[in-house]
Amino acid sequence: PLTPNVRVGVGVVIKKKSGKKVHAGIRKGSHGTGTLALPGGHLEFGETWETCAIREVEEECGIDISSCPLKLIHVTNDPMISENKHYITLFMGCVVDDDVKFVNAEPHKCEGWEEHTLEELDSSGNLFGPLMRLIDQKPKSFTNFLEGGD
Ligand code: 8DG
Ligand code: MG
Ligand code: MG
Repeated sequence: PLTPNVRVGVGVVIKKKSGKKVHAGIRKGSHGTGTLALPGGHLEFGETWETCAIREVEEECGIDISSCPLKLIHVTNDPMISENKHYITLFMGCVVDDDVKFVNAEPHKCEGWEEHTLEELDSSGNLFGPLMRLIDQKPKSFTNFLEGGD
């Protein structure tokens, strides 16, 4: 369209119970190719934020997080003007059991899921826009979530 709409993206911050690392993967085949991003995607019409997070994580990581409490961690404004896109991203946090195994369920869209410390993300220099803003802004709600607090 001549005037594209601002859309809503959901990024899911998934960490294991006993750890502080975030699961992320290198994007492929779409905008942001080669950058490190969280599992996530578009909020569909009529969908709740939680349902979107559960659906995207199932599609992309092969994991059912429907029994894990999800909480809103942060919101960023993400214009991607050179790609003619603009998103508002909702970051939903989710804690999974230590033995959960991630699958690269959409290998045409992602190089594979790996765990990253906050320090690694901070020094990556290669983050997908929304994740870059989350890491730059580093809200307390995010660092507390990683530390296992509220
Ligand atoms: P979908 O069409 O199945 O809903 O999405 P997808 O196939 O998973 O596409 P995607 O490119 O992973 O996600 C769609 C858009 O969501 C992406 O173009 C930008 C937006 N988005 C954000 N923030 C985030 C994020 O943190 N991670 C991911 N993966 N996408 C995000 O705005
Ligand atoms: Mg998806
Ligand atoms: Mg996606």
